[in-house]
Amino acid sequence: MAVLEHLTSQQAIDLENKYGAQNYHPLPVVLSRGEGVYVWDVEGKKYFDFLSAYSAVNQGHCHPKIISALKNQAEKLTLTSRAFYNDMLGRYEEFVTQYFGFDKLLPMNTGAEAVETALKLARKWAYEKKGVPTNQAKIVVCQNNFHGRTISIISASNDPIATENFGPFTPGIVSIRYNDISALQEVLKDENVAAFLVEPIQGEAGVYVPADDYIKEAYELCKAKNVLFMADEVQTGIARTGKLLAVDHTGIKPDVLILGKAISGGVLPVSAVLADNEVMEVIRPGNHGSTFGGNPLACAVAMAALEVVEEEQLAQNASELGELFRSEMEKLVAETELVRLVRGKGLLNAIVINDSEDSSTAWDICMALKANGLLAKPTHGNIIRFAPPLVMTEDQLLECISIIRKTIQEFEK
Ligand code: IF1
Repeated sequence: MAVLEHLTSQQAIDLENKYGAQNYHPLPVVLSRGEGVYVWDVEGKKYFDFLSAYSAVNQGHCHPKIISALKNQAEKLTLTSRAFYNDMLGRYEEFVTQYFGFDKLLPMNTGAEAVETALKLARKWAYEKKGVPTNQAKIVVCQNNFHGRTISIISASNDPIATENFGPFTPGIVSIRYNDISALQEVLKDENVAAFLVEPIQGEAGVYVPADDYIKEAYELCKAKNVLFMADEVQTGIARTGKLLAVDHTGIKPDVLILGKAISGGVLPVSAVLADNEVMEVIRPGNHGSTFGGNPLACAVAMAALEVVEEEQLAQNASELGELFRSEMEKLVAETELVRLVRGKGLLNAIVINDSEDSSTAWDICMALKANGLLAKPTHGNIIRFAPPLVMTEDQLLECISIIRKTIQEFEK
């Protein structure tokens, strides 16, 4: 079959089933075009995208400014490797460090790679700066975290589906309860702790927002014990929660900031680890790297994507629309038995469906939402995550809320 021949949805699904590793269970919709808050399937049906590629497409699909930066740079230079300098990386590093307020940036590609980088950085810092005895460094993580799919990162996971039969795992990782300050206090008694790795809001766990003071108190405990506070903002960063970073709600600056996804507007895999000199200087030539990390195409795209966030005031928009969304969902919670609660920050929200965790109700509701022109995906348990692109207008959001309300009402009958 010629690659460019038009496919029906069923043909596309059959091809993936036949030739692709079956590591996903997608909603049965086959998308072929996106623009702003909308995506279209191969039959031409239009949908509101309420997943935004897991918060990678915060700037909206195919944002003209980002695509233009992509095209311009693609015609000049795409990849040099880091064996040579290129004329984009330094500019990008200056731009991003000033944008987020750090001394230095280490460029990678995927979120998982950036998390891996942060783990290596923390260990090396612990041995060379903190004085932890060789091979004794520990990293503290939280239960129900999601940080990616590599062996070391799943060594920090307590999700059986993500870990079963992938052992042996990387040692030196200690898991504590999320949103539990005394658990952190207890584990920090161990002087070999190098770092605390945490999501300011747990995404995969079902958009779990911790207590208001949790992140700040955790940061202060880490400071008192000379432990690096490492914020995984791969999903929560880049305006998603109504501020540029989710930690900006708390007033702290992490020692290590991990970014991915929307740093490129979802156009290319671009991730980054940011830190100040005292930490980043432990990384010397040969210690770490990546063929594609810091490539000029990624640099051009990510600068444009971050400019869009500022120019279009996406944090402000996410904050305002988020308030509206949750207040309308609160009404729905009051109106229907089917929705137990809504939670989230900015435009990272979830509703919890009033049914057992292993029921298919959330999936069935997502199928009905799809039929009504809105795409969302269930997450762990009976939870539906709602995370539209941040370029949404108020009118569009109200239209979406009426689709959600209508779908839930139909579903109850
Ligand atoms: C998949 C969830 C979202 C992340 C945080 C690192 C990474 C992620 C906080 C790794 C990735 C993704 C990957 C995606 C599902 C997804 C996800 F449901 F698992 F939790 F976004 F909500 N840190 N999150 O959320 O980044 O290597 O993927 O670039 O399909 O696995 P990556």
